[in-house]
Amino acid sequence: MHEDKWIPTICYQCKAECAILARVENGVVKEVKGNPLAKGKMCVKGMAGITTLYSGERLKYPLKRIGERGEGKFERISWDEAMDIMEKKLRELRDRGEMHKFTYSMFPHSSTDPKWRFVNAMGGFITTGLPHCDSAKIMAHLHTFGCFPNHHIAPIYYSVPKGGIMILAGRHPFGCLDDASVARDILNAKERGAKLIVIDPIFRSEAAKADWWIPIKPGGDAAFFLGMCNYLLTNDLYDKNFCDKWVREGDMDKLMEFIKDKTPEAMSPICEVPAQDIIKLAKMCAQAPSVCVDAFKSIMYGNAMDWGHAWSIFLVITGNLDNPGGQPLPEIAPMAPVEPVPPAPSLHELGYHRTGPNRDKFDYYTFILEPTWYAAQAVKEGTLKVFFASECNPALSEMGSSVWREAMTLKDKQGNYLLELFVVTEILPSETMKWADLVLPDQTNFERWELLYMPWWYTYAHTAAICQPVVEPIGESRHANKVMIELGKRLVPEYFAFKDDLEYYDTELAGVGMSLQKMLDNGCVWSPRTAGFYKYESAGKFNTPSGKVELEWRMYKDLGQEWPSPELPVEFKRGEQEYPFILVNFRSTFLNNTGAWSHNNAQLRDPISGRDRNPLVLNPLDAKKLDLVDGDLVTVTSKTAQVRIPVCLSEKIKPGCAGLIHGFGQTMGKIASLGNWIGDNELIADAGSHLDEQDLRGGEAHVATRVKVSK
Ligand SMILES: Nc1nc2c(c(=O)[nH]1)N[C@H]1C(S)=C(S)[C@@H](COP(=O)(O)OP(=O)(O)OC[C@H]3O[C@@H](n4cnc5c(=O)[nH]c(N)nc54)[C@H](O)[C@@H]3O)O[C@H]1N2
Ligand SMILES: Nc1nc2c(c(=O)[nH]1)N[C@H]1C(S)=C(S)[C@@H](COP(=O)(O)OP(=O)(O)OC[C@H]3O[C@@H](n4cnc5c(=O)[nH]c(N)nc54)[C@H](O)[C@@H]3O)O[C@H]1N2
Ligand code: SF4
Ligand SMILES: [Mo]
Repeated sequence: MHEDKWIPTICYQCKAECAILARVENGVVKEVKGNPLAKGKMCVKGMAGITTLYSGERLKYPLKRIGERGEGKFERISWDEAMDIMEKKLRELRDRGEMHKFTYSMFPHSSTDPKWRFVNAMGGFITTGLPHCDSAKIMAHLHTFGCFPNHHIAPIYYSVPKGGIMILAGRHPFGCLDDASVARDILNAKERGAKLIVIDPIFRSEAAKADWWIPIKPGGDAAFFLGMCNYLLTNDLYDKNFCDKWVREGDMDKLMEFIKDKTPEAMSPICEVPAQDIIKLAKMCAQAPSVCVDAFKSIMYGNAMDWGHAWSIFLVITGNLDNPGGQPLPEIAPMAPVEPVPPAPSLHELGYHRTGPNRDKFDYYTFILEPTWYAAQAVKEGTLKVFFASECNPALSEMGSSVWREAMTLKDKQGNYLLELFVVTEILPSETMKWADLVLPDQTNFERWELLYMPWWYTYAHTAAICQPVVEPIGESRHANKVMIELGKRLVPEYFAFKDDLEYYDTELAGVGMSLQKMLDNGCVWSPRTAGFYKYESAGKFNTPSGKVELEWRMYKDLGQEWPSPELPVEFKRGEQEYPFILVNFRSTFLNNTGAWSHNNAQLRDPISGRDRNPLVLNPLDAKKLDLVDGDLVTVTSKTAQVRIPVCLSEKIKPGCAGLIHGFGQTMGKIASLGNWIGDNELIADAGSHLDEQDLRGGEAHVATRVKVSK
């Protein structure tokens, strides 16, 4: 049968989940493009999705480990056997009363993801890599104005007016899209007369298009923004009307007192930006009709909560909440719960929550999801026994990745693994899979059904979206959601009384007046279109305990951290003499994190059509001092590891910084293992190794270190 048509579905070459159309001919995907109903854009990684689908390396059958963990040797087994292995181990754990020693590390596609439901129903809990990028941003916004930021894209660029200011402070939206329409929206805003300011130690594609590039010292953003706040507040350039009306009583006086000594001159040596430049940007912001700020990488360091707090204060005093071109405060339209709803675990009662020496102190921790990086600690402590993982690659993505991998191989005196069962669901061979006991072949977005529901999504045309299969699945691949629903029916049937995944999604969609059929008729996308502005005006309040904006974080009074510190992250403050360079890891447009999805994609891991190496990027001034020329092989040493890699000299990086593309390091799969690369997480210390100096409030990520470079 000859068919040649465009079918709506979702791209999943990265977690942005853009709405797309796939052209299918004789049962084969031939072409993809953006769905015009949701802005109609796709990026280079998305275009390479067809290569993932038809890759010769696709995992096609369930695999069971033969040999030791880490050897990467497997044999093919049946789905029945795979299901039985998981069922048996989980029953055993339940009989031992140890269900809280079960975790599933995943990227949940909705708060009602069937995998998450399964974990809650069993009495385990989910972990995720998400805290790395989001936790501090989310908690800072929640604490201050009682609202989640959009998950990945803070501002609504298509609403930025003429003269509005767009500040990227540690953000690469032209490459790290998180919605393929963002780059176009930013450029359109510029064409309308908005200004683009890029604060980044590296001159990247955004800087090339910017009105102003400010090369900041990594970790200096809190200081930079506090310096601006000082100038605005002490020169009466802040939005007094907004603050008088909406800030909690007493907070402005306390802010004035706190900010007194955070002068641009005092902040300048911390962030290494001249005081006159801090003042210049502050003045520009005071005059602009709107200002929005986006940051991602800069908020992945040990001072993340301070930076998030300073950022929030800046938005408040410039009056940029829920206005066109400012910081949106998205509303969440709930999906219908599928009854009965399994209870969510109490993280504070479970053993896993913040292991290590300071465990009792981590009661201040406020983020709702556990970071996956605690898995290594938990295995050592005996508080993690069964580990499932989907859509994540902790063997490379977790800091101190070698420590993480080693934890998977720890044994007791009898020679049994401390971690009793490790199950990995993947599409292509991944590094994490090497340590798994069981590997389950997942379906790509072109082969599976899935309800995606991210109400804080940038493209309001697809607050909810349906990923529908457009071709027959490859091999015996099965979608992880279906697998967990079947396991749920075996182990906790009371919570899995619905027929299948489709019925589950249908029930949930009813909550927003939709159904699966209506979604399909609607081009697979739906939005309540509640991106209205000034919602706090119509509601008469913010969603905080006081109903007002809360600048002082009183919940951290005991810690003496009610106000943000301008200091650099602890990782950059120590060892400056011995390790003079700050390692700045950044992302490539062509590759998505550490993942097999791009590192084992022949189109993306290629010297011509993508990227196949990550040399260490140094400024020529630094290179001269070290007597290095372009291409020289160097030894890079951090406090915990040493690697060898060629250097690439570029004036685009601030002196004192050593740039390295994040995500390389995979040895599984023919494509990923080629090239000359190193994994950045080899150099960065395992977060569990310095629990004592971490931010107790939950600034999660520590993707930071200092290094020494020698010939
Ligand atoms: N192509 C692609 N897209 C992606 C991803 C990917 O791996 N590849 N990953 C996805 C994920 S999970 C995330 S969290 C996002 C991340 O998205 P981003 O954070 O935007 O990506 P990065 O390139 O890691 O970092 C952005 C910039 O921050 C700069 N920077 C580093 N330290 C500092 C600092 O202290 N201050 C300032 N002002 N700038 C600093 C870096 O030089 C870099 O240019 O991207 C998402 N999208
Ligand atoms: N040094 C350093 N470390 C970092 C960061 C950094 O900037 N620097 N960034 C941090 C951040 S922000 C994040 S979010 C984490 C991300 O870290 P992780 O959450 O571990 O995510 P990825 O590295 O993207 O790995 C995703 C895996 O899922 C697989 N996959 C893709 N699609 C599917 C699918 O449909 N089904 C299944 N089963 N698998 C699929 C991919 O092949 C890939 O192997 O890393 C963190 N680690
Ligand atoms: S940003 Fe690119 S890779 Fe990610 S979902 Fe959108 S089109 Fe696909
Ligand atoms: Mo992330």
